[in-house]
Amino acid sequence: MPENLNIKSYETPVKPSWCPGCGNHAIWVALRQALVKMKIKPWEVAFTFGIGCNSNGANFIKGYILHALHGRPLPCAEAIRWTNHKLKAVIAIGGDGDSFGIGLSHFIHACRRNVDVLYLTHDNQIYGLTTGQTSPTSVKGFKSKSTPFGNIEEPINPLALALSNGASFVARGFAGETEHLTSLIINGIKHRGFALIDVFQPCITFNHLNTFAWFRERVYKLEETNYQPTNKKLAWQKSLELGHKIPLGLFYQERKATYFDELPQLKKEALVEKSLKNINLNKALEEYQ
Ligand SMILES: Cc1ncc(C[n+]2csc(CCOP(=O)(O)OP(=O)(O)O)c2C)c(N)n1
Repeated sequence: MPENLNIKSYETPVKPSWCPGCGNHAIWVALRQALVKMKIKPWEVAFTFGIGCNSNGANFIKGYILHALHGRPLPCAEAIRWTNHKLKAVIAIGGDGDSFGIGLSHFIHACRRNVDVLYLTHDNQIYGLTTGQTSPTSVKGFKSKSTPFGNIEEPINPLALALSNGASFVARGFAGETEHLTSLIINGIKHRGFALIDVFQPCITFNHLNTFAWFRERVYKLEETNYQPTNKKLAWQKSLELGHKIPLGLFYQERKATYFDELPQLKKEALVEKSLKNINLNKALEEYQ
């Protein structure tokens, strides 16, 4: 570990295998930049990943890593938080398939529990790793291998879903705006409670609709308007703005009790710090017989 923490401090010997130009590269940079700025060392952060191109990032970043099953990065991150709520950051990472398809119910429960986890969703509106099928966030009419005549379903709106289920930090980033994304990640880590940052991440190989150019024509930053992220009704309206103009930034933040604030047993120490000295395991096991 070099004296000065820098983005190389989080690198592993494995080089990213993402396609050249994939949005994942920029998110990977923003994530490490945020950790450096916050002086969080690799042994002070835990990452959980699902299955997908984005989640191959498990091999490319240094920290405590769990490469989970498809759709399961969030419950694993919650378990890590429950065990050690004193870790400086617990970050779950998944694709739109992981987060809003197979793992959707975990997402809703994490929102309402307000567990102190940052969820970074790499939203490329397609299944990348399985070579280009329509995902839950693909727009209606979207043509892909699995919907050659156009998608007939409405897309899930991750931000509206998070807002309607009690998430206390709801934001959207874009892989084409790395500095902006870095600052969102910093604020997401600082936030006490569940934080969603849904990141638009063009898949240059399989999604030829939602390209970098497509997003650039539409995105604008809420911070550059007089928007205040404290009003849920306004946040809801903004979350539905997905036409010619698409907002990026922090839509909503609310300070409220986290899951751990509600558990007095964890006030004094984290579960991992509790002594096993006075626990009679045999007696405990007998109770289950
Ligand atoms: C239980 C299970 N079902 C299906 C799969 C096949 N599978 C692997 S990745 C994936 C989707 C990946 O898409 P996404 O989560 O959006 O990530 P991306 O590859 O686009 O980054 C699927 C369906 C699997 N690995 N496990």
